[in-house]
Amino acid sequence: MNLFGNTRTVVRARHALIAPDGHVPSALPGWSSATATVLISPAMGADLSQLLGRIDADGGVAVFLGDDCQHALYVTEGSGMLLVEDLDKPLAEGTFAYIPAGRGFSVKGAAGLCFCVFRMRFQALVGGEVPGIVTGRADDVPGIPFLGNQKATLQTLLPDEPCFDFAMNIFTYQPGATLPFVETHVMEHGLLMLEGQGVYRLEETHYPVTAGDAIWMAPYCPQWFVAMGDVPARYIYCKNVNRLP
Ligand code: UGY
Ligand code: MN
Repeated sequence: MNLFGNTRTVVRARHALIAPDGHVPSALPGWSSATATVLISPAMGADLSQLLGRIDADGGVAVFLGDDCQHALYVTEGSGMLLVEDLDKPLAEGTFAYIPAGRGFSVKGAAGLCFCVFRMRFQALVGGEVPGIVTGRADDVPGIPFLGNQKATLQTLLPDEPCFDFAMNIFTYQPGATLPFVETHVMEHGLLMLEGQGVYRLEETHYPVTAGDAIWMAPYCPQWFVAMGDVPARYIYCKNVNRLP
């Protein structure tokens, strides 16, 4: 219970910080014994969506109908199965998947399977290839020092190829490490703090953030981060890439 109505959550026109204390689930078609919490969506002015899925009982299922959006999924806890057409892929903590636009898929699991889904409309390259399904384990993706900083490493989970207009990356910062400058860019981000804590600057405000928080950064939202505390801070985020506005 929240005695005095306090929360770290803020929703502004060009950024949002959603802390877990405010989560309220949505009912979605085809979901059974599973809970969806939509954190970021066009309803707040975003061009992308981000939701958390949770399987509440063994055999629960979360269904995503095929539409003009591509989806990227990351498992934060538990185990289960991803079903896309004739592909069955085991899911475990730290596994990820990319499902191209136009394809429906389901996530089935044991009670306690939790996953984050980013969803964004796909913009095809005229006359170009279209992306295929991608699956993998974050542990198998090397962390590259960001702009040479060994204390801030970036894992690029999806292929860096022109047919992809979408990226999903994991940033890991040792305590005290920072984004090297205040970024201001046309790309939009959805973000989930996976571990640790720190301070996120969004536009002109510095916010304390911790594992479980979600952040939306609209295009051109000035952004900066410093990791604090005793353990590394890690976040997964998505962005639109490879297309001329
Ligand atoms: O990819 C990015 O733009 C990344 N450096 N942004 C961020 O972590 N806020
Ligand atoms: Mn950025």
